[in-house]
Amino acid sequence: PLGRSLSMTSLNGLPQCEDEDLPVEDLLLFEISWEVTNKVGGIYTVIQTKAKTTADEWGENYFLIGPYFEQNVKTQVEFSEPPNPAVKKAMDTMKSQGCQVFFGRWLIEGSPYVLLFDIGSAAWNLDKWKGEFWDVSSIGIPFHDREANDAVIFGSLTAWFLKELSCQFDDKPNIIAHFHEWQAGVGLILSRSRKLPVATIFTTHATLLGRYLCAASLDFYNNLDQFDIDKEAGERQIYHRYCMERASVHCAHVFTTVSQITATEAEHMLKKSPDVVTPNGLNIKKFSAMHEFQNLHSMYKARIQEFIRGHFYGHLDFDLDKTLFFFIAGRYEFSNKGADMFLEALSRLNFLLRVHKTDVTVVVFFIMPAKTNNFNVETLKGQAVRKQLWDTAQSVKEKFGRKLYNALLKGEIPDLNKILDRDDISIMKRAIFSTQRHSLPPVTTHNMIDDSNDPILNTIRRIGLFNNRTDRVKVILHPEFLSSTSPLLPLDYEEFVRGCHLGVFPSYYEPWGYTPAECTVMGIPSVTTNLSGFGCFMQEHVADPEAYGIYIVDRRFRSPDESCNQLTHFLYGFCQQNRRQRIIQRNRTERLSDLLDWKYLGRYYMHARHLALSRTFPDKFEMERSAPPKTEGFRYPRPSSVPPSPSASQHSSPHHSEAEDEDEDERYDEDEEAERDRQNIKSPFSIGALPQGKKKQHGEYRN
Ligand code: G6P
Ligand code: 1S3
Repeated sequence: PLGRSLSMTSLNGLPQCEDEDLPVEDLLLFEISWEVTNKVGGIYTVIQTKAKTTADEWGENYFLIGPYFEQNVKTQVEFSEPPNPAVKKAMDTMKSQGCQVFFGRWLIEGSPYVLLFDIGSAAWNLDKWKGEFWDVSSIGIPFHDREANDAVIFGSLTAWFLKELSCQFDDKPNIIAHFHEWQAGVGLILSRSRKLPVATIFTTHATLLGRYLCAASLDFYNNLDQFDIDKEAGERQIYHRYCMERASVHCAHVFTTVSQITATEAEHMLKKSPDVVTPNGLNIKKFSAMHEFQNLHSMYKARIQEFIRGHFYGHLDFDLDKTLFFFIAGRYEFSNKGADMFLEALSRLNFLLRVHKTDVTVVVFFIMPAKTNNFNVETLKGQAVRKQLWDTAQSVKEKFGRKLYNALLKGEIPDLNKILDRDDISIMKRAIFSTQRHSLPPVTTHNMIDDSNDPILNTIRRIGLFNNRTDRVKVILHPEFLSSTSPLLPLDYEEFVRGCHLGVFPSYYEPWGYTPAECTVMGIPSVTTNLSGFGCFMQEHVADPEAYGIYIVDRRFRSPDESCNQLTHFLYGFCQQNRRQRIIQRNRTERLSDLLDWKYLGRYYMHARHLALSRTFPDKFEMERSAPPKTEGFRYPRPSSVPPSPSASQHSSPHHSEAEDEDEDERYDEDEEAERDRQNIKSPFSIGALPQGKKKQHGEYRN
């Protein structure tokens, strides 16, 4: 028979794809999302980081479909003619009927082809298309919901394109269309109702209702089965959006979510369990020098320290060498992202560090964009004062150097008490006077538009973390995404993360959560929760996450107060580590990168595609009666020489000194440990050997 066998078996508890027979040359794969070339949130990261692995596998037969926005395209897309004649013909037909469709390569790693629809150029069809959508789905879209109207136009264009494309083929190639989120879902619903010969997949990255209900501070997870979901959606005026999402889920041949926790959420909010869980990966780049990421930490930490020197001028009575940098970053959803719990834990940490008279200071950054009127004067002044002190030191040093040089030329050792004259002393005194300030170092770097209602600032006011001299925890809210051209903190996000010591993301609602995953691949420890997809994934696959610098707060089975205490305990334990322990922990964290690599996690997407093909074209593609990729049973083992957790692994000798923290020595130990672990693991995680090219040889995923 023509049938092809696409089988998935498991090895060491991890999935193995035997897709060497998958004829990608006889298939076309389209991934459709509102965030293709258009950064709105986390889905952009999924699509953009996955592009390389998917393009490696699918080559010329992989296309992304998104909306056309001139400002995005200008810097990201190189236009070209579509090399595939069928794609070109479908585009030409649409263009001949007045729609603007663009084609080119997206200039990211993997350079995938993109097809972009200009929503505005087709907007005159809106009423007609809304009518057609109503006829097939009975979902009415209110005229004032711009996003939903755009979704109808985008979806109608996608379905139109897929129709023009598919009607050119009799037998092959077969088409797979993978839609992400409700904004792309209309295309799926229409494709199905028009019975297009297309295998469809729908991935939800968060449910609309889940996000709304959590943000309303309801006890979401304990009442999942109690909500009257239609009523809740109606009351929040998102009923039509929710219907679009739910219809997409039920129309798809294969439905996927990004984590197990979102799978459970979907079961209740969308009344369907996903066929496959497709965890989010990253495109991991390994440095050729093993410890390069440690050097980068040092380099960028120095840049953050420079900023701190300015921000805390006049109050620099803490030792920067014993100062730790923590941060939280992301969309400004105060309670969903756990900023509320983090602040409460910081207040408790401040108390603990003070009563134990620790010499460690913690500076915490909140990087969450809010509405502002630019930087505030006090913050800019801080950097100006720092610069002035630097310039003063440089000019005095130069004068000093010249005098010293002249004296040496004469064969004299100058009188060091006289080498600086009265003018030099005056200049230095003036510089010191300029560091006097009558206010505390500010808790925010910008003028907030809604200062009095800002939840972070209001909590800081309530708990009194005002950057007093006595505070061991200092707080800085930077309500704007970071940029390397900033006059304050000239670092981009990645550089900033590398320079910090700990990312803290105690989210309540987090279907996946890229922020701690990004920390992990950069070798920076982080805090996450068992309500985030990432946290649960790590809990499942790493035997002792804490030893690897992944602290998972239990927000599921404990009261908020208990969770907050646990978070405080993690933070305090982290502060008790010495430099040596931090270096070792960072090395371990970085070792988990393989687990988050698309080269490994991409196989869940492969599985979803195989499943969709076998359900849509059962006479051509059969799926062996096998469960979706299973990973249960495999756990990344504890590091061979670990103490149970870093907080329990304090100095082994009572006479410990910082001098023992010679970096090279620790690296040597750590390298040995890494090597031992590598040999112990013998798992498919050693994916360095995974194929990069299009075709895989049989058994290549085996050890
Ligand atoms: C990296 C660098 C070391 C530096 C250390 C500081 O490991 O390679 O040279 O001493 O970072 O670590 P810390 O945790 O104190 O920032
Ligand atoms: C969503 O973006 P968010 O930050 O609004 O999708 C992301 C990608 O799947 C996911 O990481 C995140 O948890 C979701 O919330």
